[in-house]
Amino acid sequence: VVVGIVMWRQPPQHREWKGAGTTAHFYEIILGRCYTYTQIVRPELGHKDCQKIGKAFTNAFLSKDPCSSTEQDYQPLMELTNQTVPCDKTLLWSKTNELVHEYAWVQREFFTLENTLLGYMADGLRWCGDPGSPEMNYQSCPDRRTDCSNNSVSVFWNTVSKRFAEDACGVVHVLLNGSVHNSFDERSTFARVEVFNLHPEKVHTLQAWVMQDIRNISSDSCSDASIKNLKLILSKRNITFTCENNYRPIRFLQCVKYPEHSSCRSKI
Ligand code: C8R
Repeated sequence: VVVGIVMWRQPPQHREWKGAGTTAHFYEIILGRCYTYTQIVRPELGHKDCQKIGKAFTNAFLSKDPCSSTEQDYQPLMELTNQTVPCDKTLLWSKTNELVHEYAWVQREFFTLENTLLGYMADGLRWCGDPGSPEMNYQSCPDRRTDCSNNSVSVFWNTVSKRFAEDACGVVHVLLNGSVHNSFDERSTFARVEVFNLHPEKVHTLQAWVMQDIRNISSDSCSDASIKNLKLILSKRNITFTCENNYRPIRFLQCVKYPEHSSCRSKI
């Protein structure tokens, strides 16, 4: 009898990359979220095959260099998760992660990317693989700034954000932050990917809601230089741009947190 001795490759104990590693229980989380979304949140997608979707997700990055991720890696996953968003209901955002999802939670007809299957599955998670191993790397993953920009997580968000924008129709809304230096930041996914992938034949208007921090309301954010730049880019792309400061329904959400603030105290 030949007794084979199997030598397992030990996962590297040093931190290879500067960023945090794959979220613990990544696979169980995405599978669970896929079932929650397709069975409970949107039962009309109950026919989607979550087992297949989960495999396509991990196959996109396992056994691969986490700094050479490509759009093509995610193509099989993209094909399994196509979904239609009704015209006029696409809601984009930049630097307003919390507020935009509070609003979408109340105004249920709006879809942020996180209200679609793929965005819902991946929101808040981290993941990467390693070319020399079939496992996920739970020790460390590339940091976008210090390691590489084409890392598995960034390429994923670029790829799904691109499709989300390409699929939009009618009036598209965007929630921007009027209390940061560049409300329209050229380095953001919204600026780099989404604005350039809206189809002018389908999307006639981009309506921006620019919300300021309730604790330090300043003058008109819609006339800021960065917003003017957005307007210029869109006019070149034949998309009408409209801008509204401190949109009231969203101001009310901010007032839930700071009810005593002067801008919240007027008797309605
Ligand atoms: N979008 C992009 N990135 C997303 C995301 C999403 O829906 N969801 C998460 N969790 N992330 P930011 P932005 C992660 O500067 O760059 C789409 C990514 O790691 O506040 O303009 C969405 O459709 C990403 O690096 O916003 C939205 O319209 C940060 O969170 C824009 O793109 C987002 O950083 C928002 O992207």
